[in-house]
Amino acid sequence: MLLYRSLQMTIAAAVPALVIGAFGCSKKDNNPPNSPTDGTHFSSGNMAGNGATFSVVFTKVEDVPYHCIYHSGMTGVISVSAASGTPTSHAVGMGAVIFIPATLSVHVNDTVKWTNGSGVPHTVTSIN
Ligand SMILES: [Cu+2]
Repeated sequence: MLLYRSLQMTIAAAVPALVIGAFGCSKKDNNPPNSPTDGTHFSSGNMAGNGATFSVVFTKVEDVPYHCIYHSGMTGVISVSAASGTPTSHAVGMGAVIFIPATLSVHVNDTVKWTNGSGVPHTVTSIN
Protein backbone atom coordinates (compact mmCIF):
# COMPACT_ATOMS: atom_id res chain seq x y z
CA MET A 1 0.00 0.00 0.00
CA LEU A 2 1.34 3.36 -0.94
CA LEU A 3 1.58 5.39 2.24
CA TYR A 4 3.43 8.32 0.81
CA ARG A 5 2.13 11.04 -1.33
CA SER A 6 4.08 13.17 -3.66
CA LEU A 7 3.18 16.77 -3.12
CA GLN A 8 4.75 18.39 -6.06
CA MET A 9 7.43 18.22 -8.63
CA THR A 10 8.49 21.27 -10.46
CA ILE A 11 11.22 21.50 -12.98
CA ALA A 12 12.89 24.76 -13.74
CA ALA A 13 12.26 25.64 -17.32
CA ALA A 14 14.98 26.26 -19.83
CA VAL A 15 17.89 25.95 -17.44
CA PRO A 16 21.10 25.54 -19.38
CA ALA A 17 22.95 22.31 -18.75
CA LEU A 18 25.80 23.05 -16.39
CA VAL A 19 28.17 20.21 -15.66
CA ILE A 20 29.94 20.75 -12.37
CA GLY A 21 33.17 19.03 -11.52
CA ALA A 22 34.77 16.08 -13.23
CA PHE A 23 32.44 13.36 -12.08
CA GLY A 24 31.05 12.52 -15.48
CA CYS A 25 27.59 13.03 -14.10
CA SER A 26 26.02 13.42 -17.48
CA LYS A 27 26.84 9.77 -18.12
CA LYS A 28 24.09 7.32 -17.37
CA ASP A 29 26.02 4.12 -18.02
CA ASN A 30 26.97 3.52 -14.41
CA ASN A 31 23.50 2.66 -13.23
CA PRO A 32 23.21 -0.02 -10.58
CA PRO A 33 20.78 -2.79 -11.38
CA ASN A 34 17.45 -1.37 -10.38
CA SER A 35 15.73 -3.14 -7.53
CA PRO A 36 12.33 -4.61 -8.38
CA THR A 37 11.01 -2.58 -5.48
CA ASP A 38 12.49 0.71 -6.66
CA GLY A 39 10.01 3.50 -6.19
CA THR A 40 7.62 1.54 -3.96
CA HIS A 41 7.44 4.45 -1.55
CA PHE A 42 8.18 7.31 -3.88
CA SER A 43 9.84 8.17 -7.14
CA SER A 44 10.54 11.61 -8.46
CA GLY A 45 11.16 10.61 -12.03
CA ASN A 46 13.81 12.57 -13.86
CA MET A 47 14.79 15.79 -12.12
CA ALA A 48 16.55 17.56 -14.94
CA GLY A 49 18.50 20.66 -14.28
CA ASN A 50 19.25 23.04 -11.52
CA GLY A 51 16.25 23.98 -9.42
CA ALA A 52 14.08 20.89 -9.95
CA THR A 53 12.30 19.95 -6.73
CA PHE A 54 10.44 16.94 -5.34
CA SER A 55 8.58 16.70 -2.02
CA VAL A 56 7.27 13.82 0.07
CA VAL A 57 5.21 13.79 3.28
CA PHE A 58 6.24 10.86 5.51
CA THR A 59 3.31 9.22 7.27
CA LYS A 60 4.77 6.12 8.92
CA VAL A 61 7.54 5.33 11.41
CA GLU A 62 10.33 3.60 9.48
CA ASP A 63 13.66 4.08 7.76
CA VAL A 64 13.36 4.68 4.05
CA PRO A 65 16.54 4.19 1.98
CA TYR A 66 16.59 5.87 -1.40
CA HIS A 67 18.93 6.56 -4.26
CA CYS A 68 19.41 8.25 -7.58
CA ILE A 69 18.89 5.68 -10.31
CA TYR A 70 21.49 7.39 -12.51
CA HIS A 71 24.39 7.44 -10.03
CA SER A 72 25.20 4.27 -8.11
CA GLY A 73 26.93 6.01 -5.21
CA MET A 74 24.23 8.59 -4.69
CA THR A 75 22.22 7.22 -1.77
CA GLY A 76 20.39 8.47 1.28
CA VAL A 77 18.11 7.44 4.14
CA ILE A 78 15.12 9.19 5.67
CA SER A 79 14.63 8.01 9.24
CA VAL A 80 11.06 8.65 10.33
CA SER A 81 10.15 8.67 14.04
CA ALA A 82 6.82 9.25 15.78
CA ALA A 83 4.95 12.50 15.22
CA SER A 84 6.07 15.34 17.44
CA GLY A 85 4.43 18.74 17.57
CA THR A 86 3.73 20.76 14.48
CA PRO A 87 4.88 19.10 11.25
CA THR A 88 7.89 20.78 9.72
CA SER A 89 9.64 20.84 6.37
CA HIS A 90 13.18 19.63 5.73
CA ALA A 91 15.44 20.44 2.80
CA VAL A 92 17.80 17.98 1.11
CA GLY A 93 20.22 19.32 -1.45
CA MET A 94 21.40 17.36 -4.46
CA GLY A 95 25.01 17.88 -5.52
CA ALA A 96 26.85 16.39 -8.46
CA VAL A 97 26.60 12.86 -7.04
CA ILE A 98 25.49 13.34 -3.44
CA PHE A 99 22.45 14.01 -1.30
CA ILE A 100 23.09 16.66 1.36
CA PRO A 101 22.51 15.51 4.04
CA ALA A 102 22.62 11.85 3.06
CA THR A 103 20.87 10.79 6.25
CA LEU A 104 18.03 12.79 7.71
CA SER A 105 15.82 12.24 10.77
CA VAL A 106 12.25 13.49 10.55
CA HIS A 107 8.92 12.95 12.32
CA VAL A 108 5.68 11.51 10.99
CA ASN A 109 3.80 14.15 8.96
CA ASP A 110 6.96 16.10 8.20
CA THR A 111 7.76 17.04 4.62
CA VAL A 112 11.10 16.47 2.91
CA LYS A 113 11.84 18.58 -0.13
CA TRP A 114 14.75 17.69 -2.42
CA THR A 115 16.22 20.34 -4.69
CA ASN A 116 18.59 19.53 -7.53
CA GLY A 117 21.37 22.06 -7.20
CA SER A 118 23.87 20.35 -9.46
CA GLY A 119 22.75 21.10 -12.96
CA VAL A 120 22.83 17.42 -13.98
CA PRO A 121 19.83 15.07 -13.96
CA HIS A 122 19.07 13.04 -10.84
CA THR A 123 16.18 11.11 -9.34
CA VAL A 124 14.91 10.59 -5.81
CA THR A 125 13.79 6.96 -5.82
CA SER A 126 12.98 4.85 -2.78
CA ILE A 127 14.83 1.51 -2.78
CA ASN A 128 11.85 -0.28 -1.26
CU1 LIG B 1 22.05 11.37 -9.79
